Order: sequence, then structure tokens, then C-alpha cells
Amino acid sequence: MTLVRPVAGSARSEKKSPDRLARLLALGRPIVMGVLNVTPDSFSDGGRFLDPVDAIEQARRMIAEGADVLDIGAESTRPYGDAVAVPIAEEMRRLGPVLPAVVGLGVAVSIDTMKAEVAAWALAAGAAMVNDVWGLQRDGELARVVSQHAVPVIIMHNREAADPAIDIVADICAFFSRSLDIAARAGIARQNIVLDPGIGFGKTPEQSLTAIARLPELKSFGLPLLVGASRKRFIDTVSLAPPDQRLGGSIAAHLLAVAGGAAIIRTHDVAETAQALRVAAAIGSAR
Ligand code: HH2
Repeated sequence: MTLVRPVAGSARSEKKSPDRLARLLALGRPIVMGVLNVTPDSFSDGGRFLDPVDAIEQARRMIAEGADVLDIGAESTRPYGDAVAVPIAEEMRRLGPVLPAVVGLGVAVSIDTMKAEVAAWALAAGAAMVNDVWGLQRDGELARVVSQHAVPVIIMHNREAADPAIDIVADICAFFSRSLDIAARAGIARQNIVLDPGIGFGKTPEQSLTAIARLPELKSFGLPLLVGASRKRFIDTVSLAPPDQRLGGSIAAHLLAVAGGAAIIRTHDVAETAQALRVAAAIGSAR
């Protein structure tokens, strides 16, 4: 599957090895995306990697543990009520010493931002894809930036507030349709789009469970699916545990997501997740 269309004659796009993601998706195994939060307030690891030295060390560790892609974010997106909005200048100040250094490690880098200006800067600095937790529906310029750079974009479902009365999968599908319209109008190639049901975003814990259980329904879009259940609160509602003790639940959710069609898994715990995926795949092929 081709995820990335190289831009003819662009030295920058050649430097990014844009076909690396396409090659990963063609491997026929789930892609592991490691999370790197350069933030003081992320819900599970806020403050741990705010220092660039710690962030780059963590990036090296995740690469050694088997991460295929690293998703770098400098603004907490946590939907748990109290995330502080970060000005563009501060987001870029946090990313400045980290993102280019991680690109230099040779791994594919995804920029987790909802802001066009930050995405444009990150892509110019060598990021290979954009992860928008508002599915191109928040910043009207973001789709244009993605289109201009011809890079993959993750369109994640989100809502301002959870509504327990709705059919969450129908809502996710309607949201994806709106995002895909925006993407098409901006000229983003369909093969550069990844869809993500946004576990924990604008959903009750039960709706997060439902989104994973009914993931196969999202295959109808014919696009690669990403699932990020890592350490999320819905796990706590099933089996009481603080964020740093949700590894078991995260792995269970991710294995079932892959069984339901997920091609990319977004995780804080790369070694354990990669091992679980390998063992599940080995059992699958031993049938
Ligand atoms: N989850 C988080 C952030 N970004 N992006 C995608 N595509 N899918 C997700 O599920 C997703 C995401 C939340 O996790 P984390 O980055 O650790 O927390 P915070 O946003 O508080 O930094």
C-alpha cells in the first residue's frame, strides 16, 4: 500500500524517505508508533521528557525497543478536562531542540499537533507525517499544509463532549466523512490518510470499549486504521489502576484492535507492545 506520494524534485521530501511508511505498511505486520510527549502535563507521563536530553534518550530507547514511528507532541491533548492550551510559540520552543534531533536518529517522525503553523515547521524540520486529534476540522489551514507536503495524515475522531446517548460508531463514521471531504478539497491523496477512532476522546469509557469492539466496521472506509488505547482511562473503569499501571489493559486493547483491523498501534510502552504483537502474530500463523 502506498501511503506517501513523493514530491518530484523535492530534496526535502527525498531526505524524509517518504516511502519508508509505505514500506512499513506493506510489511504485513502492525506498525508500532511510540509516544514522545515533550510536555509538562500529559496524562500519563507529563514532565518526564520536557528536558530535551531526556526526550532524545527516550526516543533512542523506543527505537531500540522496536518503534517504527515516533509520535512527538508538545501540547497535551488529554480530554480529561484540564489540559492547558499551549501557544504556538511555546509548542515550537518545546519541539525545537527535540524534533530535529529525533529525525536525525533515522526514525520516521509524526508530529502530534492540531496547529497548521506547528505542523509546517515540523515537516520542514524533517517530520514524515501529521497526527491531528481534530481530524483536520479544527485549524482550517492544516489540510493545506498536509497537501502541500504530500505527507500522510492521521485523522482522529474527537468531540467537544461525550454524549452517552449516541451511537458512537455512527458518530465516528460521520466525523470521518466530514474530514475526508476536507482532505479531498485540499487535495490530500487518499492513500496518505490514516483513520483513528480516538480512544478516550469525546467518549464515555463504555464508548471507548465499543469503538474498539466495533473497529471492523471502520474498515469500510478502505483506509489504514490506527488505535491508541495506551494507558487510557477506560482501562481504569474496567480494572481500577492509575495510568502507570495500565499496561496489561493497554496490551489487551491493542491486541484486540489489531484483530479488528488496526494497522498502527500508538503506545507509550514500545517493548512490551511489540513483544505482545509478535507473540500474537506467531500464534496466529501457528494455526
Ligand atoms: N491519544 C493521545 C494523544 N494523541 N493521537 C492519536 N492519533 N490517537 C490517540 O489515541 C491519541 C493521540 C493521548 O495520549 P498522550 O499523548 O500520552 O497524552 P497527552 O495528549 O495528554 O499528551
